[in-house]
Amino acid sequence: MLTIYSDDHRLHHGAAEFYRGRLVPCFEMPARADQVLAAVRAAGLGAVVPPDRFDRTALTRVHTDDYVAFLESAWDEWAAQGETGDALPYAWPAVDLRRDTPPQHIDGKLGFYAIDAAVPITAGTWTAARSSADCALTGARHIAGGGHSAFALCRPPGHHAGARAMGGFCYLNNAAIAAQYLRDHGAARVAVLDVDYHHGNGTQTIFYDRGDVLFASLHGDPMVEYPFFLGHADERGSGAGLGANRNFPLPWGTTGDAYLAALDAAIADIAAFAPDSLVVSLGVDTFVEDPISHFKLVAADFTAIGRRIATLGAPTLFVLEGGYAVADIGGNVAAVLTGFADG
Ligand code: Q9C
Ligand code: ZN
Repeated sequence: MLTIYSDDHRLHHGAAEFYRGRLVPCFEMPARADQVLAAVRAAGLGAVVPPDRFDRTALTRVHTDDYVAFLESAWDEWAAQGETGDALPYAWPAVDLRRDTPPQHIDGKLGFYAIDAAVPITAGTWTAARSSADCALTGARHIAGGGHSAFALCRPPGHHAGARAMGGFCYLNNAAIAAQYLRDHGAARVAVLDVDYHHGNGTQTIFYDRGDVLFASLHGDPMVEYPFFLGHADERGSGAGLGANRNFPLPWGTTGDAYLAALDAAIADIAAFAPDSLVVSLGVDTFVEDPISHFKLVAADFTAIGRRIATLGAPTLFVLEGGYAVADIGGNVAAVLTGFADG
């Protein structure tokens, strides 16, 4: 399996995030990608190549132009205020406030274009996010060209980023950008399977009213888990997309058996949709030792996830999302990919 990776991820290294009422070091750190790269190499999965550079228009197929422009200039606007630390939002257009008018001041823009405070912007965030999206796009190009599978080793992750908002460590929605690329290059139907511990709110929202991209997600129940305000089972899509959105919220403490049963249901939905290609938002924060999550999957479960995905027989692009047990993230990602390759 081809892996696409860029060292540019190192340029994004936020200092701190809120956790239980305090600022703590960011869980989403460069060492995550280093561990995954080392494990992919150790597993002998195949070649590791750098991404191609894609036009900005590949991003604005799913993100709004003003949002991408915000990401491009946010650090410079922040630094122009004399700031040297990370830019973080602190005020949002929540209930009863206006969402139709982007503010001029960078402090206002940060909140306008964010769903939470887990998105530090540093001097290198835009370069890293753009290269991360390029990894996903390069993988999509490989699949569109007839490749059987690819792994986009993306960092920062993407599935919480919506058309015009960052959130949950995500800036550009790598999986959505890749799925749209596949639609634009020969695939009539694309399925996105999201196995990250958290609901992929950004991907769901981007494709919610479309029947050409199926979104299926297994995740911690939003009644008790981030992102809290999306990801319920009754969200089934709208308009032409009615029936093309499937959520499988699962309780804290979910083990491999229950998880794999839900995965079988999601895979049956995907098989019925008969996609021309599949994008997997691959988070391994479902791992029992993940520091911010509450499922109980173990290494063998990750191999089983890969095997089950392989039963679909679809050309498949894996896109890295979350996973914060840094010592284990590489082994768990490699387990999914080898399970798929051997499946
Ligand atoms: N400090 C992904 O797995 N939680 N994002 C913030 C805890 C946000 C996870 C509060 C979790 C986002 C890609
Ligand atoms: Zn996650």
